[in-house]
Amino acid sequence: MDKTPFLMALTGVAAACSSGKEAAPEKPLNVVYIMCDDHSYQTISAYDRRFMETPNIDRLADEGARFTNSFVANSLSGPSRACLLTGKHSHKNGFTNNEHGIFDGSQQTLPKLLGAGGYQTAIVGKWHLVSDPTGFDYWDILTGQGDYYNPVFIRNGERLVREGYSTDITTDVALQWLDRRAQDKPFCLFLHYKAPHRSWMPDGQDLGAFDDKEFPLPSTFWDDYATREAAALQEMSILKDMNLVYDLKLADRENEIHTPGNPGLENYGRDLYRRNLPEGELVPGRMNAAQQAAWDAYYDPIIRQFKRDSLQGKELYAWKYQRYMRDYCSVIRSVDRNVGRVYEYLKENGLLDNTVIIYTSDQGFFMGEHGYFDKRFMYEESFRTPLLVRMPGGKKGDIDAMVQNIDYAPTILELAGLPVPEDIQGESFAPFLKGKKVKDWRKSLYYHYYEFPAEHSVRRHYGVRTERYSLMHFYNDIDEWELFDLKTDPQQLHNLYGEPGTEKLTRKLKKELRRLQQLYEDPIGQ
Ligand code: SGN
Ligand code: CA
Repeated sequence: MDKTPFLMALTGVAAACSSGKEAAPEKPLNVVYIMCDDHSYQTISAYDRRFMETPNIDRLADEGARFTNSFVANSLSGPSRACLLTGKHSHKNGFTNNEHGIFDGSQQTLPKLLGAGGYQTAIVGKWHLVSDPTGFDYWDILTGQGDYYNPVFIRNGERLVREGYSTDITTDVALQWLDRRAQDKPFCLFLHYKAPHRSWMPDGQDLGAFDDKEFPLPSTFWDDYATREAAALQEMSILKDMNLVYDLKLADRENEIHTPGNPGLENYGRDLYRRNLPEGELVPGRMNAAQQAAWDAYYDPIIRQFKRDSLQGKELYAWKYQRYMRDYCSVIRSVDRNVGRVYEYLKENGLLDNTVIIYTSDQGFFMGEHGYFDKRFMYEESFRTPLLVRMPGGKKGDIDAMVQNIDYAPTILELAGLPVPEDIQGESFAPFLKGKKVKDWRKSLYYHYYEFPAEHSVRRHYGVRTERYSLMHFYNDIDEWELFDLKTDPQQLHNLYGEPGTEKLTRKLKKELRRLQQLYEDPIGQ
């Protein structure tokens, strides 16, 4: 084997670390990149203590860096994953939306660049890019969105059903790969959990973990969307669109639960979890007898109580919110436990001092803000994504620079001591991790969301966000601009666009938006 690129990597790491305060690691830097699906920063206690404790995820923040201004480029699963792999915006990597996207695996990607630099790479868990993974030494991915229970995986092309709970299994498979990996090469492991994606199905051991908790309603829960047309047009409202049977698991055997405003959806998704497993046969997604028994023991009394109470109006909506939060947070408990398993594995195997651990999500998520679940909007809760990085000898504490998921590829390459190709659009934030100040770091971010018409009916939009302002343009079947002053209106309730006195600011922001569209060569700006 030609050792040159590998040696380059080693030299790069040594050089990179020599500037840090702690002793430079002698071994090359490995990377464990952990990405959840739809994990909101609001439900990570390192970011927000209102909802739940996540001690294992928090440990990464305690021992590393917490990014306080971390964003995505297009708040949706497939597009985010394509941004990660390419370091490019959606219009450049070609994967703009989940519905029609097929990732072009022949293009330059992070795993290919790492592989050429002497790294061994693996991806385990959610993939969601339709075409088969390319450039990884090992891939073991969930099909589509993946199932919570007894999911189907495709392992280097071979389909198999694994019995158990998705988050546990994904970790098992990842750790088994680490056990088998070549010892003479650094590694980069992409560990992509399906959790906590809709419909938020907890592991049996976590059912009921939040039953004593009364989750505070976000202050914008009853938002009337005045001044924001696109905000009103969506179909991701907990009140209107969250389904009692599919989302909140009120699937009783008599099928008597109806979701107001959603006739016809009662059976939607029912089969995801209430399917009888024929004796001795393991069927993807279906629960086995023990899983089903634990599930029923928890949900059956809730269903009975729900029928007795016949809640209406605001009481029903508040009840839906509590159920949503209980399930969602219960799913995160398993994620947190499994992050702890990964950490312990690295510790036991002497890898903590030469492995960077990155924790993030494919985008943020609404936990009832504006009355929403889901993501997609350029509004803060879904535009932002959690980002914690524990790097040996690296920065401890907050990094407030504005970073975006197109930056992950160049950052990982720089940490690996490998060159960053010119055509990558993101910027490496590795200098921040090394505790350095960076002059001329970007002062604005570009965003572009494309998936419409589609589920949840969020209109297509693009926009620019500076440290203080957020300007977005909703287009396609509407033509609406929204402008927010994040300093005076962090919850984005008051659309300033068109208000007297904002003309100069609007002109400035539109100019910046055009500059970014040209810089990133988004055809919509041409
Ligand atoms: C599914 C969900 C949606 C979700 C998308 C995209 N519906 O279609 O609620 O917005 O995934 O999510 S479901 O009925 O299938 O649960 S993403 O994170 O994969 O982009
Ligand atoms: Ca997602």
